[in-house]
Formats: sequence, structure tokens, C-alpha cells
Amino acid sequence: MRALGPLALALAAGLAAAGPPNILLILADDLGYGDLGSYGHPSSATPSLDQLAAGGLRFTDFYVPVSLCTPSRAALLTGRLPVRSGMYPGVLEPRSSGGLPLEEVTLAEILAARGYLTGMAGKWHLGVGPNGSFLPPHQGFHRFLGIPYSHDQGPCQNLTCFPPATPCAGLCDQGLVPVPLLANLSVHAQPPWLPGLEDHYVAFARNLMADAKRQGRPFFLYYASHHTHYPQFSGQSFAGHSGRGPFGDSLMELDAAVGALMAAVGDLGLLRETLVIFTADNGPETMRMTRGGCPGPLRCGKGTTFEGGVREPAVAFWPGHITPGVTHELASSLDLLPTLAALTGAPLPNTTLDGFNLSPLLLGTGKSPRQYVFFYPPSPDEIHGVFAVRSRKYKAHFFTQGSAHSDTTADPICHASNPLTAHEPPLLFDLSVDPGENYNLLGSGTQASQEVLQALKELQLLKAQLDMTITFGPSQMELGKDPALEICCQVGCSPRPDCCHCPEGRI
Ligand code: CSN
Ligand code: MG
Repeated sequence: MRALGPLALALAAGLAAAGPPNILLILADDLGYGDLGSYGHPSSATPSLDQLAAGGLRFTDFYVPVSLCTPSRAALLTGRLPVRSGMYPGVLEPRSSGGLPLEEVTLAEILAARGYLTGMAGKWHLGVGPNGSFLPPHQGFHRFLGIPYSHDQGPCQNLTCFPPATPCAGLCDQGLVPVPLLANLSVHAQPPWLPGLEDHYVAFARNLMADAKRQGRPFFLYYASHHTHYPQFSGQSFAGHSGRGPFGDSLMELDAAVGALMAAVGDLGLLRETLVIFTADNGPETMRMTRGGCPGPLRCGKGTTFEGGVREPAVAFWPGHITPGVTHELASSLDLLPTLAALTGAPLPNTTLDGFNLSPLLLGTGKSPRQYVFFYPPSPDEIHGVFAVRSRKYKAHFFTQGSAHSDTTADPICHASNPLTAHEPPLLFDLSVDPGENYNLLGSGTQASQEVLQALKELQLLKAQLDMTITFGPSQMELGKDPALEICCQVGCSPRPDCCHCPEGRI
């Protein structure tokens, strides 16, 4: 065994004295790589997130494995590629029977086992199931306040935005129950009044942090805001105030929530004992045009395996432990579980993990152990396997497929009209000089260098190895759908779904 240096010893002693850190994991919804001021957006109002970025480690090459909500969130909470847990194809619906299998081990479960008080506020999207059996209270969270799926997965003409009585823009999914706001396993409101939603979440978060401190235990708070998903909404202080339309207003409200959470941590005197991580589930839904996000210089957006779909803003902030700066090291949302397990001393699940422990990178003692990243499409299958692989600066696309979520971008390869296409040889890009994936190094008429041919071999091998060894779990989305599974605040009422209506304050 190598002797620990004085710095490592001091650090270990400090950690031991202070106990494991609180974890505040903040997730935005459908936020693009280019949407934050700190990532170059010219007009976004994101002072709190930018402050977090300036005082923390800001990642330029942080990825999600699938650019869609349900699989991305499953990956974040389990450290496993979502095909393993059956989180495909597409997303879970309000009437889906399936969900994140209970035998999957979540971040909340390992931290609860380590003595943490665990809570989640916001969008779940990992299943409801019979009797709510897949909801957060059954997946390691002691407390839950949130909506079990996207707020457009219901008739959103029933949702009011600001000013009061103004319908939110959009029609969303018709014929379903209004979206429920749950407190643990009970309906708090159906639908909730959206302009007041973020305030509820922040109040829940404050209580959780204060209670944990009072109980002398660390907290794990998973704060999964609905911002900036379509249809955008925001409270009185934000609607019309951002200078970037309803999308900017919702981002501004998210930013203010981040500011309020950080203020709460500060008021409790816990800034140096709290690791804050911010990222998002998938890239922007450009089909919404000004109501979708911005991928910055990256190609395509949500629903694709191009960079705009899978590369996300990410910041790790922990004063006194993480040195402020910018890192170009490879990282993935899959890495959170093993990293947080290492930083907190929580037990690792006894299962195949796809994440790496990034704690050396965070603490400044080493590089990222991650050398490659795999990308699956929203509808993966074992025949095609992985669609794209990045290894160091090179990325190969073996298959591409457009997505309606990425419609209306200038580039037709992003659109739903672009069918599943095999590329042999793959499209190969050098992301260090071509993050927009515009110049195929294996295109006809392009003379590939030895280095590029070597990278090609390596990427082909990575794909072949993963495809050969990975086991797809049974699809949870194909377990069936039953309207009776839709959550209803009025048990036994009729006619459904409209009778499932319990506005805030009335129940
Ligand atoms: S997502 O967005 O949940 O953030 O991925 O709200 O792919 O069919 C995606 N979809 C509703 C959505 C449907 C969503 C889908
Ligand atoms: Mg999403």
C-alpha cells in the first residue's frame, strides 16, 4: 500500500471530523449545453448558476447516455446504462405499468444506508405503477414532493400560468388525468398551480436540510426542477422578466431557486459541508423553437445521439474541497453514484456499474478515470446496439436517427424525417476542434491520418465489446398501459379522467 501524503491525510482527517458531506443534486429538464450564461448564452439571466460555476468545477465534456428524460434519470440514480434496467424505449407514461425496477439500487438507497436523510423534490419520471409502487418513497427517498412525470403528460390547457387564470401555452397530452402533485404517496393537488410550484419545492428543500441538521445527520436532496421543460411557466417575479421569453423566464425561476437553496445551505452554516452538483437530463427540445433550449455550438438536440442531445452543462461546487476551475475531462451522469459512494463512504451496489469514480478529479488529486462514453438512442435494440461512442477526443456515429424533439433546427439530419441510418465506416469527428460534428474525418475524399485510423479501430472495438457483453433488461415501457393506473385524487369518481380534479387548497 502507498503511504498517504500529508495533504491526503489532512483531507481524510478533515472528512472524518466533519463526517460525510451533504449532497445537493440539482437537475434541470431539457436544458441545452448553451443555455447558461456561464456556458456562453448571450441573454440568459442565470446569476446563481453562474456563481456556482465560477466557484466550482465546471465541466465542458459532461454527458448523459440517452437524450431523453426517463432513461437519463435512471442512469443518474443507478450509475447503470438504462438498457440494463429496462428503461426503454422512450419515456414512461402516466398509465404505464412499468417503472425503475425495485431491485435497481439508487443513489438515495445507498445514501440512506449510510445514514443520510434523503429527499426528492420535483419531477420523478421513473414510474408510478400499481399502488405507486415505483414512486420515490419506494426507491430510497424518505420524503418526496413532486410530479411523477412530465407536466406535459396531461391536458395542459388545465394548467394555469402567470398571471393567474392564464392558460399555459400548449395542448399537451389529452385524455389523461391532470398532472398530480404528490406529497410522498398522497395527492396534494391535481393539478397544482404551476406558478407556485417552485416555491413549494424550495420550502420542502429548506425543511429537509434544517431537519437533517437538527437530527445531526447529513442530507441527500435530489432537486429535479420541471424547468425548463415545455410548456414553460414561472411565478410572478419571473414571468415576463427574463428578456428571453417564457423559456428564459422559467430558466430565471430555476436560477432563483438555486440561489434560494444555496442561501438556505449558507444560513445553516453548511456551505463547506455540502457538495452541490448541477446538471440536466438531456439536451434542448428544439422543436419548440423559442420555447426550447439552446445547444450552443453543438449539433441537434433532444432525442438524438449528437452532441446537442447528450452533452450537458455540469458543475460540482464544494468550497474548501473542490478548487474552482474548468475541466475538459470526460465525465458522465453515470459517474455520480460511484463518485458519491467514494466521497461519502456509502456502500457500492453489488451489480454491474457503468460509472467511474470521479473523486480524484473533483478533489484535484488526479484525472478522470473515464476514457470513453457510450450513447444509446431513445429506442435501442440489441441488434443495432450502441449508436455512438466517444473515446478521448474522437466520436464515432455507427447509427444516426433524427428525432421530432430536434425538429426545426437548420440541420435536417436532426429531424424526425431522418430515418435510422447505418454508417459504415462510421461518421468520425474530432470534438476537440469540431464540437459541432460538421467534418467527418472518414468522409469520401478525406485522407484519414494514421491517428484517425487508430481511433477508428479503438472506437469499433469499444462498441463491439459493449454490444457483445451487455444484457438488456426486460423493457419496462412494454409491460403495458392501463388508464386505471393514472393517479386520481377522487377515488372511484366518474367520469374519469376529468373528475380527478382537486385544485390546490381544496384538499
Ligand atoms: S421528457 O420529455 O420526459 O423530458 O423526455 O415530456 O419522448 O415521448 C418526452 N416522449 C413527453 C418528454 C413525451 C415528454 C416524451
Ligand atoms: Mg427531459
